[in-house]
Amino acid sequence: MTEEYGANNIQVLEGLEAVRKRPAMYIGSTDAYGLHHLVYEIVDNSIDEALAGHCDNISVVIRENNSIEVIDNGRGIPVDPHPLYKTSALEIVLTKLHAGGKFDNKSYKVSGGLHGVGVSVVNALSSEMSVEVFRDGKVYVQEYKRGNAVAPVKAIGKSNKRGTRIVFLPDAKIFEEIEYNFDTLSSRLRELAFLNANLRISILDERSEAKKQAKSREHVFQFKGGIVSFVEFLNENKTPIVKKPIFFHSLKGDLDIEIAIQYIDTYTETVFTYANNINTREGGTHLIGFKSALTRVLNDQLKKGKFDKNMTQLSGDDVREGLVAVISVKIPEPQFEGQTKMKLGNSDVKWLVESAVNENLGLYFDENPQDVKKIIEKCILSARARLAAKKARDLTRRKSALENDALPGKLADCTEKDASKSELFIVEGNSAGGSAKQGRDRFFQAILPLRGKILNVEKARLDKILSNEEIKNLITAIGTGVGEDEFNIDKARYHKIIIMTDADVDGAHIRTLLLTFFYRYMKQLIDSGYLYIAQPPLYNIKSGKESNYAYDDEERNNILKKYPEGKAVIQRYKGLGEMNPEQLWETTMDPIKRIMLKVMVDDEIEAENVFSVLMGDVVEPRRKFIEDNAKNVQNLDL
Ligand code: 0RA
Repeated sequence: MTEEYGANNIQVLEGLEAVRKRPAMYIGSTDAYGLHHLVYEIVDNSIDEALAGHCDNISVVIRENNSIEVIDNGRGIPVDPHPLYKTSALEIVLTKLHAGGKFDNKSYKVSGGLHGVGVSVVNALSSEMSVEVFRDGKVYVQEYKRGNAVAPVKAIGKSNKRGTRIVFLPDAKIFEEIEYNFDTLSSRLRELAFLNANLRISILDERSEAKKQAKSREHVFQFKGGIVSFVEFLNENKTPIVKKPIFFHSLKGDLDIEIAIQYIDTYTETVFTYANNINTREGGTHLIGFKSALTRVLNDQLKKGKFDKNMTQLSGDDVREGLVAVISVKIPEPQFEGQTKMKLGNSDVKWLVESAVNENLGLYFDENPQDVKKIIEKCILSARARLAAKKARDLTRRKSALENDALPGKLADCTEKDASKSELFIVEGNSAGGSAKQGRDRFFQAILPLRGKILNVEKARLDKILSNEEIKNLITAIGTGVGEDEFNIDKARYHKIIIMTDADVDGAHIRTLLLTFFYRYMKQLIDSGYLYIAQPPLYNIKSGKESNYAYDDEERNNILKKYPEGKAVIQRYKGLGEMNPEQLWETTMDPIKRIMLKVMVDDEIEAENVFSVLMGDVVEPRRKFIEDNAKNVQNLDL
């Protein structure tokens, strides 16, 4: 009996050497992502205290040397001696790996979610760490170096405060860089404050670089409205069709469900889903339940009300056009699935959320016929457009069946048929397209020239988008289809889709239009890491027979230093067309030499905001955005 108990415990608690040996296994990576994850790991533990009803204040400070301080007023990490190990529980929590994660499955927990690994992992990956616990009228401290306690836990005084203060310095030997990004941390903390109504979370940047900046480097987040405030924030620069977000909170057994929704006057769909405060970017059972109930509830209203008699059925896409929603569930034992473990898997959540939405939204709509009228009328417009789009699509399909070659005439395809080895360059203009066609390696590189600017999809419905020639070409070339029912990532004909535009204002505009299209209609391409931006050189610097390319101003200046004054001929490339095919290959297309940017969305809320502000039709926020960001613009052609 004793033996069994001991063996069990050895399995649960391990030393931290493993973490330092393979950090990515525990925190995802050792780049900026992993670095920021250290902060979330600590904060998640503080949030757990809040979820358990013991904490209402969390403070985060980025200190001068990029060390991080997190203070909460929770219960404080227990300090009494652990019955088995004799040392203080605090030391165990900080220096042993809790492979099991959740010990107490009665309560909701954030920690233990995505790479939920415990504070000991942060300790292992910090060159220095110190913890202060305020508990039972006393203050206890312990310090660590690279995960090892420097001395036993010490009581250093009395205090009637309660809580935990942790300071850690990320280990420069582990991380590629240890510079924290204020906006990245701030954005996640704001999200946590939205998701936990009334909880106060502050962030302060004490670094001297930050102090020099005019922009405020301190935020206090506290939202009485919780996710209602979240939806209002998402729609700050948009035009809602019903003034106040619709909100309900429902408890179904152990499952806590909160949903806030609001319709806006555009065509996009923005739904953020969470399980225990973790953004379930791949969706899951809570999202499926919500969608199915929303479609049903609105179809019920369609049948009950006096609307277009020819419209008998609204599809899921119809009822989600212009929808902005936040779905937040809390569940004792969440199961995270999917490629990135960001999909909620618990199967009973589907019907629990479904019945909660049926009941609560059904009731709300019955009681608010004015709101229903506005929403249903919008859904009907969407349904009409969908039917028109379907007709257009069926037509193109029939046409392509007849022509038997569905690929656009302008596409210069590659010979390779294996998508994972194939690349598609989307090139601005026919002349650059010509150079690219001559310069490419036709075995694995395909070229699609675009004529001028593509349609701004932020301001158009799917039917109009699908009737646009350039976009049609793009969709057929890529091969995946578009739209909820049609898009299929497995049908992608290329695993690298590369946007190659000129380094001027028009080029930037075309790039933004393309990014907007991909973000709104082929987001999975981005999530799968298939979308790239080519980086053509900005300058060619010639001196005698020597020729050098520079990709930014700093590189240009460094090259110029090598040459005696007056001998520096600089050519500033304005367009790809100014390069001959060999130069284009050498500088921008050759996989061995080229520089490309992979398009990634690391802040969903910010991305959503940027696209709608920049490409939508509300003018004032756009003017402000451009003004605020003007100082970041380096190459402004005037
Ligand atoms: C272990 C057990 C308990 C709380 C914590 C750890 C805890 C960890 C952190 C990390 C940052 N702030 C924290 N606050 C608490 C439960 C404590 C109890 O039952 O009294």
